[in-house]
Amino acid sequence: MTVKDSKTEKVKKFLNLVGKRRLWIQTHDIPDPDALASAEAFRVIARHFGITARIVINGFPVRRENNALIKECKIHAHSIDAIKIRSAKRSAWVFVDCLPGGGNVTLHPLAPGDLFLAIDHHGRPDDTWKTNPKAFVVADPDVGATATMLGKLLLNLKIPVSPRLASAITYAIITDTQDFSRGASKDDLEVYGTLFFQTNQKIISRLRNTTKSRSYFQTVYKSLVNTYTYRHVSWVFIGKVDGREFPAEMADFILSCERITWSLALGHTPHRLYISLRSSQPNAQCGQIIQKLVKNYNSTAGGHNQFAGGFILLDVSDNPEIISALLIKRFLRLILRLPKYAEIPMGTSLVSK
Ligand SMILES: [Mn+2]
Repeated sequence: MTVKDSKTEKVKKFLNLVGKRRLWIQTHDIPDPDALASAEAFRVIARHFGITARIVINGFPVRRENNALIKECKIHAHSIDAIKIRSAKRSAWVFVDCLPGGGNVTLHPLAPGDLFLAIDHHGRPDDTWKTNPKAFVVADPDVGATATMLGKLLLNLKIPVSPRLASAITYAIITDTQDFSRGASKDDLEVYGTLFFQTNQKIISRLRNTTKSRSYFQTVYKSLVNTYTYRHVSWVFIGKVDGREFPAEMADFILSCERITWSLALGHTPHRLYISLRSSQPNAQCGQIIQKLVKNYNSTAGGHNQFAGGFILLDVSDNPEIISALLIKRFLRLILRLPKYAEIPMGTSLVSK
């Protein structure tokens, strides 16, 4: 395994500065397996340095697989609303699978304070952090999962990895990279391969075979009957959803349809319209396309080449269906390279009712 020592050294240096401060590990809002496994891995790293850290999150997952990971791997996560911090000077923060200031993470009013570490594989770190001696950023856009970065740290630091943690990390790598098909690197494969022998396969099989609620099937049905395709492009306005997880899952699912290479899924909660974009084309630039889709809206969006996500903040007067129709038009115009006054194709239903 290639030992990228500068990253390990940075983490050590950060942990040495923590001293008597309380250490909080925060994931992006509504964490996915990658965020959860990374948070737990960092907790174990901190403990190795004699520091008791707490994992805090904003919004628990709705997806059963993700809740199963919390339960099966015994990850103790606290809600960010429930923690009490009086002085920023007595806290230090670690952000995993996100960057403080990124639109996908809701910070505590006193965070990130004057000492923090961020470990992430997406987003672009703030330039001002470079000159801040107490802002530690370990960013690696080339790896498929943040859990891979944490796995490397554990291995470099020779910290024993429990079967539970090994299961969480390997599961995170396969879900975040979709079985090494999406944005995976040599590092992902190496960490997966090394930790695989320490995993508990019973835990993994329970994670991969969770039961689902009735309402889940109802939403899948609603999504499928509202999916339209035109040539290699598909899109769906799902309507009301529980959170951002479902549109993302649907965008992935519909992308698996033969001949479809672009998939857009939209769904809303009372305050947000969630957008998930996927492409199987290697240079799809989904991250840039989604920015163009949400342009002029009060929004946050970003992503990689083959997948991107974001949301638009909805006002009481906003109609998510109308906004979605507009975003779909923008999307089709871009992907199909339609001239300005060309008619937008209606598309055909993916399934018949
Ligand atoms: Mn991730």
